[in-house]
Amino acid sequence: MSTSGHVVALCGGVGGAKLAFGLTRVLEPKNLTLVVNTGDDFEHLGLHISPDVDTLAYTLAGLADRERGWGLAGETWHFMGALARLGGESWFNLGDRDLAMHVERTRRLAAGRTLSQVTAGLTAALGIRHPIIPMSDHPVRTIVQTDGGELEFQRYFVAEQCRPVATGVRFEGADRAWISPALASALVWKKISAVVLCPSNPHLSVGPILAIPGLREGLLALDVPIVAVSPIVGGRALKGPAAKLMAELGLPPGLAGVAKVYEGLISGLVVDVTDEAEAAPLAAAGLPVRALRAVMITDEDRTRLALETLDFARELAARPARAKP
Ligand code: FO1
Repeated sequence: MSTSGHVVALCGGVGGAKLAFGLTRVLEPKNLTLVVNTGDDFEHLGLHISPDVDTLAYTLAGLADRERGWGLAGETWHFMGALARLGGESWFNLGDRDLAMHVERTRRLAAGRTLSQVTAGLTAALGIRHPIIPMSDHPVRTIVQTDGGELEFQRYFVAEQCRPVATGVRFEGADRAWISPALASALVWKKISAVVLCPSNPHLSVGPILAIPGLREGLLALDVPIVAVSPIVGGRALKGPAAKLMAELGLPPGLAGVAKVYEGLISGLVVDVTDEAEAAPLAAAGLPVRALRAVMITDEDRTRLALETLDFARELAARPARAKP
């Protein structure tokens, strides 16, 4: 184990799940709280779909399709074929085995359990020992504002393939949401030594988590290193629309945009080794930067990056005064 104390990691999407997997390899379940974005959740075909929760769960359980990043390996799609034949909504792909997750989650929620409780039960059934904490038990829905009007996240991401030009992002329900009880309890009772922002989309995956009232302030009040791992390598998002969205929202391209989104929050930024030169102005401006091999192909890549990120956080904690970006 590379760090003492408890680590809180915020994540969403495929890139975030990869680093989260690495963190579970180097931290005991009692020393890690994985907080996952639920802004992508939606009701579809009468089912409650929690894509980022499931991506994380399947990744940690070793069940994820490594090519797609989401859904289950070895999946079949008979249900989708049959649905399309009937003229049903077939723009969002629910695999035959994956369906069980959505049906069972929906049943348990309808029976009155919270999303946290349901997630704990379902992930335990998959053999996952590390706690996966939905950011909130209250519904928060990411809405992408585009030049053609507002789109619910999955309509923007899957149906429209992120093609519309984004003019803004808002998180419906966030102002009325509370952080989930397990996260609140971790923030109060655990001896937290570091916060890691996984290489997830800063606006669409980490943004909704930070929009829950009190969370950002709660993290800052811990007064421990908050380290972000950049999802942008070589000016492009490793996966998904992060770079396109940042450009459309008027942010500087590349790492400068990531640093801008997290301004006032992070105390260190992990960048890919190939981006060390691009990160030099950020370092010169006072943001501690660590260049690491941030592209995660194998499980070993994930574990190594997790270890080195925690080492960076530990070094930041040991510095006399934390530099502010
Ligand atoms: N992503 C797609 O690009 N197309 C899909 O049809 C799709 C279906 C899907 C079903 C279940 C699930 O858990 C995830 C799914 N995803 C799909 C991924 C999902 O849209 C994204 O991973 C996230 O919401 C972005 O982080």
